[in-house]
Amino acid sequence: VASHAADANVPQPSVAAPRTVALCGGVGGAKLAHGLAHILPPEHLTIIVNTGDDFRQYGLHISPDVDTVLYTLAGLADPDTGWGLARDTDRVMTALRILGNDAWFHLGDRDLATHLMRTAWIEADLTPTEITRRLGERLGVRANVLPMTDVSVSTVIDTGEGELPFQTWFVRQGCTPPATGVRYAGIEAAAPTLEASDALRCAEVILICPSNPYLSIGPILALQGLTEQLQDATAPVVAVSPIVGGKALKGPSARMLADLAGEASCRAVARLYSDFLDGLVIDRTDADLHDAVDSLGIAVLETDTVMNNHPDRLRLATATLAFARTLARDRRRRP
Ligand code: FO1
Repeated sequence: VASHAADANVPQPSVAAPRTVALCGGVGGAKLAHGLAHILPPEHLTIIVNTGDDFRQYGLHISPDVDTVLYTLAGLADPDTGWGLARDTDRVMTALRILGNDAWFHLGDRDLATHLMRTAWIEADLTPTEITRRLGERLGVRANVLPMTDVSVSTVIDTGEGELPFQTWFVRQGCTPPATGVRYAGIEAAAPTLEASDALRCAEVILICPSNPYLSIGPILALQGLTEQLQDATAPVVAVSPIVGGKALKGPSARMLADLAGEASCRAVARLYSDFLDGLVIDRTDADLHDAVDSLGIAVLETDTVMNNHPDRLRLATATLAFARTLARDRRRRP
């Protein structure tokens, strides 16, 4: 019927495959992004990735979360660590140690090619957005992977015994001493890229991956205008809790939530995101906290959130998207 025909110039709501934007950190978030990439057409999936972990090491620019997302989506990530490349070798790290460098940050031989290319492109004044686009294209990643900003932001950990750069604290010192605070150096001058803002504006679903709220999602949320964009979005905003039964599956999320938010639970995650969150996906083992999250005005989906294998990623991505689609944005639910 002519009057029902879609106008080619007006973006039409996509019933089967909503335009989806996922905010993402490293390993845990990348697993959900991988599941999403298998069920959404690539032009309907944008992943906005934390760059607060970026740093220089061995003279090279490293962007660990961006690379983790790219490698995971390309099916190339090391299945044991979640970061780096599968079946990579370590001849350069061995040679560095012989020369007296303690090589505390491990870069595999093939992974080094990525850092060499990124560093050369940065020195040629390409933006992180363009560099990520090139890497994604060359690795065969079809979804739109975007660094959160083109401005340099560096996560700094306050330990009570002084501040430490993120990777020094995280990798070299094994997350010790415990974090007493986190700040994002350079954040005052950092806006999301136009590409990231446009993707959020056009999104039909906005997801927050099960990544560390302070280390991975915090820097993205701290960008100029980002939380306001989430508050004003017409799309529902749904997070997947990185905390299952009071524990983080990987990394220091649980410890940091306990130390900085008073408890390591999906309820603490809900509180951190409560200014803009419409729904939270929690693990079935956390069913006892369902009502507590709901009473914050945040809808809850209980499901299995642990992603041990590829089918788990697909199942969680499918369930999360279906849940998000049931949530019309209704601010009146808020207490
Ligand atoms: N994490 C480690 O715990 N040890 C490492 O030696 C290490 C090297 C590494 C190299 C490339 C890369 O893309 C990631 C790497 N990661 C390593 C992970 C990295 O520290 C991430 O920032 C964290 O996983 C937080 O997202």
